[in-house]
This record gives sequence, C-alpha cells and structure tokens, in this order.
Amino acid sequence: MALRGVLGALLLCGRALALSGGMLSPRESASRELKELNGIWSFRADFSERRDQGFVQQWYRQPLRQSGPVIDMPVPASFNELTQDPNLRQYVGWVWYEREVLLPRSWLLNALTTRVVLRVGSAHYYTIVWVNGVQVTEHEGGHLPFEADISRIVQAGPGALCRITVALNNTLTPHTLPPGAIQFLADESKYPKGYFVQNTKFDFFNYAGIHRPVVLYTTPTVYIDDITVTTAWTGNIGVVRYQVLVAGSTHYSLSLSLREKEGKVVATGNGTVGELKVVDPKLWWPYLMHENPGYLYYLEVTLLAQAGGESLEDLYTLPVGIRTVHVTRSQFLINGQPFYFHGVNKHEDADIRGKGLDWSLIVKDFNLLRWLGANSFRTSHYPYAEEIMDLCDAYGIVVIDECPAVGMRDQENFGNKSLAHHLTVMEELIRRDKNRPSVVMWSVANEPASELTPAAYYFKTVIAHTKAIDPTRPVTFVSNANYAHDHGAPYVDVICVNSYFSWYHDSGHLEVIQLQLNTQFENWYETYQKPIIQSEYGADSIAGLHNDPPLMFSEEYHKAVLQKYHSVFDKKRKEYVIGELIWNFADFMTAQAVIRVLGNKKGIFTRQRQPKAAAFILRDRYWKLANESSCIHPTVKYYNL
Ligand code: GCB
Repeated sequence: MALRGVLGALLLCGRALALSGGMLSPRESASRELKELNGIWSFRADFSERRDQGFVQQWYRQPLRQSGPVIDMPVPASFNELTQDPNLRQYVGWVWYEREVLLPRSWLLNALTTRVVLRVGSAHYYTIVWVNGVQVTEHEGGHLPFEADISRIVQAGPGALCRITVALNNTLTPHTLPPGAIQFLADESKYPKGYFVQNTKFDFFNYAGIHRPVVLYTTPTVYIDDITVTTAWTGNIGVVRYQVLVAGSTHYSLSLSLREKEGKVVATGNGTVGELKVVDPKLWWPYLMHENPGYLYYLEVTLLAQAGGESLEDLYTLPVGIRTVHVTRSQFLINGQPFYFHGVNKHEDADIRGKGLDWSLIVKDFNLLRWLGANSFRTSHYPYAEEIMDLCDAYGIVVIDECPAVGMRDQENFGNKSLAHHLTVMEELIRRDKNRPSVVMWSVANEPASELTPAAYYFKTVIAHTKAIDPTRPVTFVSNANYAHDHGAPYVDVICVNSYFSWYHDSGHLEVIQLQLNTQFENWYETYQKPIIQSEYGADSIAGLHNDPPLMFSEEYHKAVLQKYHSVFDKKRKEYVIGELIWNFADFMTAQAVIRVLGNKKGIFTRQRQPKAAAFILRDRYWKLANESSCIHPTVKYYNL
C-alpha cells in the first residue's frame, strides 16, 4: 500500500508540471559546451518494506555512500541484469543513482551570461533529480528526455563539485504509459508478508534505469530555446518554414542560414518566423528510393542579445530534410511518389544492458537494416533514442514514431487521468521529434482495447490533439481489434493492423493464412477506404530448430508463415496495402510466461543479431520490392552491402 501511496502522490505532483519550452537535442557550438556524464554511477535499490527509506532518510542530502552501501552502476543501462541478484532483476520501487562531477570554472564564473542545464535522455519510469541536495526536476515517463536549469544551484555553490542524485521508480499504475498494476498477495499461507508483484499487459520486459545519456550543457542566459521547421517544395523551389523561440529576453536579433552538406549557404533569413527558399533543392528521400537518400541541409541559427551589459551570442545548428508526406485513399506519398513500407518493428533490447543505449548495437542494427533492404521501421512500442533517430534522418530510414501507450487493455486505462497523461506524452514526443524528416507518421498506441466504448472519445481526443500540435503528419494507432468494433479507427489516417494467423489462432494451420489475411484486408478497406499497413505479423522460431514439414517454432515454420503472408501482400499492394512490417527485427526479452522461452522469439535475427532462415526470405523480398519500385535508382546494388 505504501508503495502505491508514495508513487500516487508523486504522480499527482507530476500532473501539475506544465509542458513548456523546447527540447532541442544538446549540440556543441561556438556558444554551447557539453559534458557527458556516461560511465559508472553509485547505485542503491531501496529494499525497505515500504520502499521509502530513501525519502525518510533524505538520501539526496549527502553523498549516497554515507547513507549505506552502494554498488557501481553504468549509465546508460538498465539496472536489472547487471548483477547476479534475482531480487534486483525483478525489483519494483525506488532506486537511487548518484554521480559527482567537476564543472569547468568557466561555467561558474558569470551567472549573468552562462546557463548550465542538466539533461536526461530518458529514465524509466518516474524520476526525481537533485543537485547538491536541492530538487531540480521530476519527470513522469520513460523514453523521452527532460532537463533542468541548474545554474542557480551550481553557481551559488561552494565550488566546482556538483553532486547529482537521481531517484527513479519503475512502478506502473493503470494510468501510466504503459499501464501496469501492483498486485498485493495477502494469503500468508502462500506468500511472505507484504508480498506484491507488478503485472503488465505488454509483451516486453519492463527494464528500468537511466537508459540514455545524461549530459550537462551550457547556453548563454539569452538562448535559442526551440526551433520548428516544416518543409514543402513545388517545381524547382524548396521551402523551409521556421519558427524560433528565444528565452531569457525579448531584446534580441536572429539570423538564419541554410547550408548544404558541403557547406555552401543556399538561403538566408532573419527574425523569429520566416520562410527560406531553396532553388533546385536536394530532397530528403527514403533509403532505396534514391541514389542519395537522407539528404540533410543544416539550418544555422544565430542569436544576438544584450544581458547584464554584455553582448551575448547563441548558435544552434539543426539538420533539416526537405520532403513532403501525403496520404490518399490508397497510397502513402513521400515527395509525391508512392511509398511502400517494407520494414520491421524493433525493440530497444539487448543482453546485459537491457534498454540502455549502446552505440555498437545501434550501428550493427542499421547495417542489418540496410543489408535486409528495409526502408522503414516502427518504434514499437515507445519512442527510441534520439541517437537512433539521428541515424534514421541521415540514412533515409522512414519511421512511424510510436508513443509508449501499449498494454491498454482495461477500462481503467481509458479514464481522464490516463488521457491527460497521454496528451502530455504526445506533446513531449512531438516536441522532441517534430523536425525529423524520417518521421512520417505518429502512432498514438499499440493494440489498445479499442473495442471498449470509452476508446471512441479517448482516441478521438488523442488523435485530434496530435494533429493540432503537428498538422503536417498523418496519425495512426495500431489495432488488433475486430474491424467492426474498433472505436478508434474512424479517426486515423492510415489503418495499421496486426495479425498472427496460424500462430495465436489456428495454431499450426498454415493453410488458413491466405484466406484469413485476404478477409482481414477486405473488411478493413470496405469499412474505411483508408490505406492499410500490416503493422505486425510473424511467428516464433528457435534459431537452429528444424522440422520439415514445418512445425511451430522451427525455422521452416517461421519461413512458411512469412511466405504465405507475402503472397497476399503481393496482390493487395496493387490496391490499398501500403506496407508490411515484420514482427520482429530481433528476439527480445519479455516477462516470464509459459508461452515465452527466455523471451519472444519472433525475431528474424536472434537477440545477438545472427540471421535466422526468415531473414534471408525477407532480404530477397525487400530487395525485389525495392528494385520493382519505379523510383529506385539503378546504382543501388543488392550485393554491394
Ligand atoms: C503483438 C504485440 C507485440 C507482441 C507480439 C507477439 O501483437 O503488439 O508487442 O510482442 O504481438 O509476439 O505476441
């Protein structure tokens, strides 16, 4: 009960925090310095019965090692699988992190001109941050960044040593995203006193920790707080519309220049709002749709201002891709050309580090995606790291950007409290990713119980809000509901549907796939006349397990399921099916269950990124699709990769 009480009270505080200001990716420039705090932090999980000892004893007031034993914990990483302690693997409640850092003297000398910001790329799920014992921020939700201006605290402090304490709680409630529930098991003949478990209705392990980089960065005290760009083109003229938000003063001037990759300035402007015109623009194209995919311009924004009698300059450079996105009754158009999604669903998931950002894994995954001929992925089932999104922009990998609304299976998940939080999460996601050319559509949820009556108002509201914040991108959510009873589908631009024929239903009966898939598509299209993406399909296979004729869990069965689905996609893609995203790119960890063998094995790659037989089926198919497409450039070669 106590655990619920502490979290409940904090979530209420969280509600009051209004979303304000920008969330530009931290970048070094002539006016901004950056210090990464990745590496070893001190760590302690609060195993006290009520999980509240850290608050009662105020562990943030002095170095963590003084209030009890600490262990080393890497950041970024999930804490779950880094020790041999099963209790830490399945821990639910508050954990504490701490790092002491020396700040450069130049950051502290002039409070009138220098601002110091602490930014956390993501921490799951509820986070409170103190600097030198003073609370500087709190944030609800994993997968999205948050930051705090800590100038006053560090600049008033006794010296350059700055102690950062982070308390993080992975408890999920019916109103968090994703939702979950703590179940207290009171039968003392079966469970120890106070025993509880955390139940979730989503199919991935609830890894927790500081999952993405923590950085400190500086800006001048008058600074570029946010930039919004939208792009268009007609004939041989590209247009970049911009809006710049400045904080710290109302007396400033802004100038902007748009540079090509090679450095040449192609357009200039000034003021907070305007339009830059580019003659003969190099458009941003998806991978395999052009010989030079992912072309980025660089928008350099320069701010000049006066503060405390001094002249200040702030510089920020934003990568910009010029492209358009449109949806018709049967097509998805990028730059006016039909785009067919042949891609994957992923997870941020790996051995040992869980959901912690890992550059080697990121690079390996992008190499595998390009080897596969995949042109797109969905960020199932939560926003991925900015570092990943940067590479999507640069390589031309198209993204359906999904928020962490997964496992919303109960009536309780559709009330006003959940809705209010869902709207905030969409705001945070769009604030972070709005300028990314790779993001072509928002997904507001995965497989909610959209057949429930409250889902109608709920999704109408979430989707309208999303469109109001970003009118330039289509919006969807991913459904596994019956087409005739789905209350959210009327509001989406593209129907995204998941199905597992011959797996969860008619298990072992490959022969029914084509009929059932055909019926699925026809029902949805006749009802809505909107383009359809098969947003999940697949089967589990244990790498190295063989059986012919194909039996479930063998590599042969996995291949056969895919091939049956593909034969129907090939007919329907000539009509209104605009994409196919395999479930899943790689095997991944889940909660323990009788249907999961050390996790979900629907990956076409193993968790260690080795291809199963299904990967080769998909590779042949994706390259064939790419080569068939009218706009693929002849210089793109399958075997070059
Ligand atoms: C789904 C879910 C996904 C699961 C997958 C499965 O429909 O969207 O999160 O992992 O099925 O393998 O059951």
